[in-house]
Amino acid sequence: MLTVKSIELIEINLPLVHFFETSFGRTYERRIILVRVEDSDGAEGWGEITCGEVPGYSDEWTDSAWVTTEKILAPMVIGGPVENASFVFDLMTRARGHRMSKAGIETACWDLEAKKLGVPLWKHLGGVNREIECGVSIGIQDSIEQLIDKIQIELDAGYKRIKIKIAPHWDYDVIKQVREKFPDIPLMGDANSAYTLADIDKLKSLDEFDLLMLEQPLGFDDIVDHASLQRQIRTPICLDEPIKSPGDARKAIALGSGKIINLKNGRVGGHAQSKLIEETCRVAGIPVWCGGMLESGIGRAHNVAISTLAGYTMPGDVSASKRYWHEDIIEPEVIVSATGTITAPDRPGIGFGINRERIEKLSVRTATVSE
Ligand code: OSB
Ligand code: MG
Repeated sequence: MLTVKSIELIEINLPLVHFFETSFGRTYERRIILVRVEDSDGAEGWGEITCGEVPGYSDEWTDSAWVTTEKILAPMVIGGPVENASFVFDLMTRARGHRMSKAGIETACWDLEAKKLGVPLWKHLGGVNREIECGVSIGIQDSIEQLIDKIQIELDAGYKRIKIKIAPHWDYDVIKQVREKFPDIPLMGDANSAYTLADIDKLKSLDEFDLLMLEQPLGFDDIVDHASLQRQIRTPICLDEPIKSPGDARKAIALGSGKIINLKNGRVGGHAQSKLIEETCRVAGIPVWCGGMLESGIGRAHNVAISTLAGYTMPGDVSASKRYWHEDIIEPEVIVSATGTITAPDRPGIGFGINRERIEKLSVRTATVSE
């Protein structure tokens, strides 16, 4: 049985080593909400709410997540009780949406439970591949030369797949030059919904670059136009934004909206939902890989753990702490091997220590909800 007694929220402000630009804007500093849950035995677990600073990627953002988690979701979970962490999401079903906020609480409960059982979270989740393959996501840069330099650095570091952000002002010519420089690397583009079917000629033209996949070219909530696009291009479409639930995954697969899914814990509401989607996709022969939301070490550790499941068959956007932060909030930091892999830790729970001192230094507000 799992009975959550209190939920603590801590907002930390963490400047990125390098700004991150997507088709919906630039981020210089993350405003991250950490979630610490404590149960009736005084055991603790940690999670992270992965939403952005503005409602650009999704409708959740830091301030909306803060009030929703404090006023609505935490009270639904406190007192429980539930049989185990896989039922925590269900305690919050009376609140629609807000899946990243729910995932902050839910993933913290999984960490707590795994710690109490004395098992690594990745095993507790049903993981099978302790060593996971890593790719990187590189934002829109000020110049193509900068982008090419960045790609070279990541290839030298060993990363197995390069994703570049694209947008109508930063697509065909950019990919063409990248391909000329790196003819054979596993390369993909992520448009974060920057196009419509009216851009069909442009999207078709990208087929010549043999991209591994094209992530989320069309509407953030669309799976119908994507199906139409997939019938007209050779490059596999990877869905990100519109897949928020196991039902969404099932429908997108049925429609043929894409051939691959970028599975993000936050976007779908936590580990239990990721597990359901992973299973749906595995059975349907649809590869999934773990996406990223510029997480701190805590969200990153959860991403490492879930990436060990059998259906995560492609390199994810799960990369080393040092690509994002001068100093992370976990110890040790997440490191990537020279061959582009991360080995999931064998300590209980997320398997990384929490640097409370650093969190305190970065903290700008806290709130505690208890019975
Ligand atoms: O679309 O995958 C995305 C970051 C923020 C919001 C959306 C996305 C991303 C990334 C970065 O691509 C992945 C990462 O390195 O964490
Ligand atoms: Mg994406």
